[in-house]
Parts: sequence; structure tokens; C-alpha cells
Amino acid sequence: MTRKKVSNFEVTVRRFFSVLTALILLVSATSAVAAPSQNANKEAAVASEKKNNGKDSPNASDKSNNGKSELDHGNSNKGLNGQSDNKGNSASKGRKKASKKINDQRMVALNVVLKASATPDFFAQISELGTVISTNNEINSFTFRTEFGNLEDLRDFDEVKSVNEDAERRIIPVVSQTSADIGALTGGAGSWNLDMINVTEGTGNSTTRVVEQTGSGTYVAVIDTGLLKTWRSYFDESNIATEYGAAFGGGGGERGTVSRQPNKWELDQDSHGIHVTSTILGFKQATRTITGVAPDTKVIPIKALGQNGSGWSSVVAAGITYVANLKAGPLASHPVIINMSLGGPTLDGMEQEAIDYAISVGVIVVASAGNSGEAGMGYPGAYAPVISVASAGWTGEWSDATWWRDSDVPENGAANAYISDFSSRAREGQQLDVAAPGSWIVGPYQTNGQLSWYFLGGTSMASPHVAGLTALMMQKNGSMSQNVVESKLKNSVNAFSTSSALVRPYIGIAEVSISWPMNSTGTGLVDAVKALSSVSVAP
Ligand SMILES: [Ca+2]
Ligand SMILES: [Ca+2]
Ligand SMILES: [Ca+2]
Repeated sequence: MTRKKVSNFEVTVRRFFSVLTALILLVSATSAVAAPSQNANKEAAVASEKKNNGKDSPNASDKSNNGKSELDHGNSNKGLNGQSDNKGNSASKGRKKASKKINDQRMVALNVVLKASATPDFFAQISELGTVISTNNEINSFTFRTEFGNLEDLRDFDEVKSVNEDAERRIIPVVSQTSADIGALTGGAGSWNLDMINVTEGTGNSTTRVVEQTGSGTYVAVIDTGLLKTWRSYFDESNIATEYGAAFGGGGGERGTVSRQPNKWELDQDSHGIHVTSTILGFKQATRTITGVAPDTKVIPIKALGQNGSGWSSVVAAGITYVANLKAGPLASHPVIINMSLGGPTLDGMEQEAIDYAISVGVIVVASAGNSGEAGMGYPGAYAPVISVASAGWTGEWSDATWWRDSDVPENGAANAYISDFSSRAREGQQLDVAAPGSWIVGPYQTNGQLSWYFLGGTSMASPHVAGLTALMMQKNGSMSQNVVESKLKNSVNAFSTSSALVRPYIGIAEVSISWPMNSTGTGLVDAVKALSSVSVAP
């Protein structure tokens, strides 16, 4: 018996505190704010509050146990009752309950991370509290359906490293969706964004690359909404690693078990995942090919979010673990990068554990900062080991008569760049690493089932620039670890020397002043030429 003893009084007090926490969570969940946007947008609402982070989140520094031994599946099954809930359980009947009006009996899904594989005795004990509904053996974790009030009881077990509610995750919303008019992007266009980070050079239609690498031999797993079933109209089949495409569903309190859904990765109906993918690979538009950051990489489409772009951290963790297993197995000799243009207001211990596992086997993890502005970053982007990306724009995007597409972005570092007003600022305890273009990024986006292309904004669009750049760096030297890549990216940026700029919101509209604080830029705007020069060729 390794369970810590606590007095009934302490349990009651703790439960009461948990109930207060639950109320705070409920209040903040209903007070979503509209993200500031450059333009009116159908999807601008973002739940931006940080919900009770310190309370339910595991201590990021509590990484003392490195054991990766497997959760004992057989024993865990033996010790569990297999019921969908514990309403009739004798153990729970005997527990002191708080009053119903404060609802600590709410059935929830808790993500539990263990310090190592646990004993049958442990599972026998927790079977009195609820039911294991999913396991993630690689990271010694499971999702447990139980009453919210049992969270502290679980945390009291010595075997438990962290426990928190399964956390909401969703795509980082599009905040400046606008024109579908890309007709003048003629002849294999590279848009301004690739010139700004020095992947291409020249006028708006240039595909002239100024970096040698193209991502050949690398894989980028895009954990997102998956791809539209029309994806072959936008990408060459050779660029999509169909053999590794995967979808994961379920999660959360109401649906429970995380499940693998084999072919659903190419049945997305949201378009977010395909747009993110297009920044990495480039894409076809009619007879044209618009170039991408890493046009020869292979994208592994991972659908971990539902058709409305929302999901759960346990499902994202399953996707991360799946990619890590690919890197530990069939893709051992290839660089593997994860892009996550998604997030939520709290860090989840299971997702954190999955990220740590992925990094430990050599995967490089990149995520968007979030679109919540001053309300702060989302998770997993704000989790320090992750490479997090803010959204930048170019002050030359619009003139009083036309837009950039015939222009050559000047080679003046970040002097004509600005940080998008929606881009999440790093609050205390959050780490924002770099900025990349995230405003007016063109790519496939279907709103009516027909092939179509849109200019979108969001840190969702910024993150794949850095994931693609990471693929170029890893092509040059695939032996680099996460912290080496992060450090090289952060140290090769063009820093922002100003904190405000005049930006024209659209053609013919008067310039407005946009300013940004120091905690919104990371170290600065990524630069592919400088980042790649900082990488030595693998011996
Ligand atoms: Ca340039
Ligand atoms: Ca970081
Ligand atoms: Ca240029």
C-alpha cells in the first residue's frame, strides 16, 4: 500500500477547493472573447483565458523519473471493473460528497501519468474510483473516467506523476480570412512569406530558392484536422506519406476512449490541416505550382481534431505518441518533425509526457503560439521544450492601389515586419521562441466543396513555416536534437528593432499603427539562410 494517508478533514477541504476550481473553469469556459483580428472573420472567437493553469497542470520541472517502462496492461485490466462509470460502486457510496449544487460528482475524463509501470494493487485501488477508458503505454499513462472530485485522491497516490482533466484542444482559428483571388499569382508563384524568411528571392512570382535544401529525406507530421478528400488536386501524391497517415478520435469526458480511425485522415471537412500542409509543401493551383518552404519533404497527415476543428489533449497525445513510434521504428533513419497549429489554455500532463517521449526519440516538435494576443499563449506551444512560433506580417502587404504579389520583399531583416495583433504574447511561465509569417498566407481552403484557395492569417500559418525550415535544417544535419534546433533557430533570427509599424489593413485603406510588446516577438523573425548557415553538415 503506497497511498498517502490524509485526514478526512483535509480531503474535504481539498475537495472544496477542487469544486471552487471547477466553478472557475466553468466560468472561464463561457467567457470566450473575440480574438483581435485584422479583418472581420467568421471564426474569430477564441477562448483565451488561462484556466487555472497552476492548479491542474503538472509541474514542468518534475521530470525526475525517466522510466519509460510499459504500463502493465494485463494487470490493469484485471484490476478494473469494466463499467462505464462508478455510480453503483460501493467504495464511492461511502465517500463524503460535497453538496450537489456545486457538482463535484460531474463525470470527467482525467489524464493520469504514472512515474513508472504501476502494480496490480494500484489498479485495484483506483478501480474503486472509476474506470480506465484508454491507455497510452509508451508514456505510462491512461485516461480515467471518474467524478471530478476524485482528482485529488488520484494525485495522492505515490505512483501518480500528474493528473488533470483531459484538456480541450482546437485549431488555432483563422483570423484574417479574405480574398480567394489568387489569379495573378502566375507562373509558379512564391508569395511574400517565403521571400521574407529568405527561402525564395525575387518578385512575387519568383520560385528562385536561395537555400540549397528542399526537405528531401525528411518527414513532417502535421497533427491537425487531416486532409480534404480532394488533396490530390493540391499536392503530388509523392509528397504525402499515405502509408503513415492516421486519424485518432474520441477523448474528453463524454466520448471517452481514444480510438484509431484508419482512413479518416483524408476525410477532413475543415480545410485547416490542408492549408497548414500547403505552407510546408507548396501546392497546385490550376496549372500553377505555388512553392513551399520544404517542397521535397513528405507530410504525414495526422487527424487528431474533429470536423469542427476541436478535440482533446488525450487524442493529440495519441497522435504525438504515434509519430514518436514511427521515428523509433520505421522512420529511424529519417528526420521527423511534428507541426501542431493547435492549442488550448492549459497544459496537459499526458500531452507533455508524449512530447517529452517524442523529443527523447529524436522528433523535433514545433507549435503555434496561439491567437489570443495579450491573454497569452496556448499549450502545447507555451511548454518550454516545444519550438513556439508567433505570427508576423509585412508592412508592404498592401498599397493604396494593389497588393504585394508583384513585389520583391526588401532584404532588410525584420525592418519591414510587424507582429500580428492577434499573435499570443508570452505570459509569465510561457516561452515564445521565434516569429514567422502568419498574415495573408495563401493556400487551399474549401468552403463549398469546390477546389478553392484563400489567404489566411493566424499563428497556425506561422508554425508550418518553422516546421518546414526545421525540415531543411534536419536535411542538412539530421542528428540535431530538439534543443539544438531550437537554439539555432532562435540565434539566427532577424531581431525586431522597432515595436510599432504603420500597416495598411487592405488595399486602399489608410495605414494604422500597430505596436507590439517585447514578449510578442520571441527572439525575432526566422531567417532560412542564416539558420541553415548555422547548421554544420553531419560528419
Ligand atoms: Ca528575402
Ligand atoms: Ca521553446
Ligand atoms: Ca526579396
